[in-house]
Amino acid sequence: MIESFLRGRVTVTVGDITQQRVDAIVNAANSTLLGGGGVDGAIHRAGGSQILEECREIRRSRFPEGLPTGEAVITSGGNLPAPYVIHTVGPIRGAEGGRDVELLAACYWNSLALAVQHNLSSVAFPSISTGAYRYPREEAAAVSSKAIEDFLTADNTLKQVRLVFYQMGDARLFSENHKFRNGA
Ligand code: AR6
Repeated sequence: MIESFLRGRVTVTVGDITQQRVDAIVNAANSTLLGGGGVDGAIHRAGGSQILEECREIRRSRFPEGLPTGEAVITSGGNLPAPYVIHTVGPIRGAEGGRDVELLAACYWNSLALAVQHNLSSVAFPSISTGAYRYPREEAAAVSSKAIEDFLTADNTLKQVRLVFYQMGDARLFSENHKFRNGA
């Protein structure tokens, strides 16, 4: 763990999202929910076919046209250490008609709300939209930290939100650009 915020309820680490031992890991998915590259590919590879089967069922029964950007759904974690995966669709930078900030914040907020609805107490996030979807890391740090702080201020059931960066340099950029009000 590199640093923590909000009296330890938020921690920052460097690692692989698929290896996190938490109640749910969040997937930076696309609206098809049928897999892709980056985090999405890694989660489906490590978690196995159970996750894809549940995603297909969610598409069929609830989102035949795809999961809208900013929303979140939950499946089991298949073979992953985490029992659940929360799939959310981040904004594609510059392609959302000026709603990038609002939609990235919604990803974090809606993922956390879904975790609470399922009585989960720990959630690990990758840095949504900062890979293939090209959201600048500095701006994503500000938006994600604000959304997480707003959510945790209103909720007292979630015990741990872990922010998992793939590389040390990415974690450092987060540290320099977050908006958490209180450290430790
Ligand atoms: N663990 C933690 N972080 C990771 C890992 C990992 N195993 N792999 C990559 N990252 P991306 P997006 C970081 O592209 O931008 C997919 O094809 C990476 O450095 O996974 O939301 C989907 O199907 C980056 O900072 O997600 C969609 O089509 C961050 O995770 C599209 O990409 C997110 O990168 C979604 O794009």
